[in-house]
Amino acid sequence: MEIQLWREILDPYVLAVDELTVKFRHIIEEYRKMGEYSPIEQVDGRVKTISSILEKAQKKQVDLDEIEEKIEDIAGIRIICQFVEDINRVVDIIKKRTDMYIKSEKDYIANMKPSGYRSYHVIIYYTVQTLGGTKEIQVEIQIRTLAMNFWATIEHSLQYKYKQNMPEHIQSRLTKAADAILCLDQEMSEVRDEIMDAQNSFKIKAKIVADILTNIQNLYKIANKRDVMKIQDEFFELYETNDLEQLERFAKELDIISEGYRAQSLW
Ligand code: 0O2
Repeated sequence: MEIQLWREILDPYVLAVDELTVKFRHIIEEYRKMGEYSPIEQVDGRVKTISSILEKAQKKQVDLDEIEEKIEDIAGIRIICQFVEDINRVVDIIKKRTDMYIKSEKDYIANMKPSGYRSYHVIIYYTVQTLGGTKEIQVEIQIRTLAMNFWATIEHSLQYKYKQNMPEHIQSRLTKAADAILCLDQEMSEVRDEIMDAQNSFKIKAKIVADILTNIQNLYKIANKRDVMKIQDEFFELYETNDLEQLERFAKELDIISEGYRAQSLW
């Protein structure tokens, strides 16, 4: 096939990778703006090289005119997460979208490959608009943790170096490394719960403190200044202790006090 024809075929794939990269990166931004944890840590994309497409077509015995249908990963997006639990959240995000729909899924996390490879693959159909009209193409989305990605990147370059003849001792080291990566991901999942708890109690505390400060500020307008300063000192003391329960109790008491003053000021 002429190089110009390849360009025409691959152009929509380049567009799809560009668009999808922007869309998934925007999701990270949306989470950050809401002050929430993003299940997506990082997004990359690539279009397979012509030689890699031809190599895969030969290996899978795919005719040239069937390449676009049978080689599902000409366009590829890689989504990296911090924790294994984030992967399902990302899959759910993809499932809810209306600008792409899922053709198939492969769960190499529940079913690790014999090589030790772990990742979640989703093949989607995605429509791009070009001057030539609309075109629906297939895109492979690989979703994996930082640790899984580390292992896959190293293993991929070793596979490239040794082709089919990976020495036994390297193969066995890779298997050991895959076990270590599995443990690492499990350890990180334990930490994840703690991070989530910390983030949660931080948000609750910030809300209580904001309510207390608003109440104190309003009291200055209607109550005896010396009384309000006493309340304020009490709050500062309590704030130092970092005791969430006591802060909650204080906020409720302050609500009642404020209500009393408001009722008085109406007279
Ligand atoms: P590249 O160079 O990354 O593009 P199938 O017929 O479905 O079994 P297929 O289409 O290869 O075969 O699907 P599969 O097995 O899901 O693999 C798709 C891609 O996942 C691969 O693309 C790799 O990117 C990645 N992958 C799969 N297995 C391994 C593995 O053992 N190690 C590493 N490092 N990556 C893996 P390509 O085209 O093989 O490679």
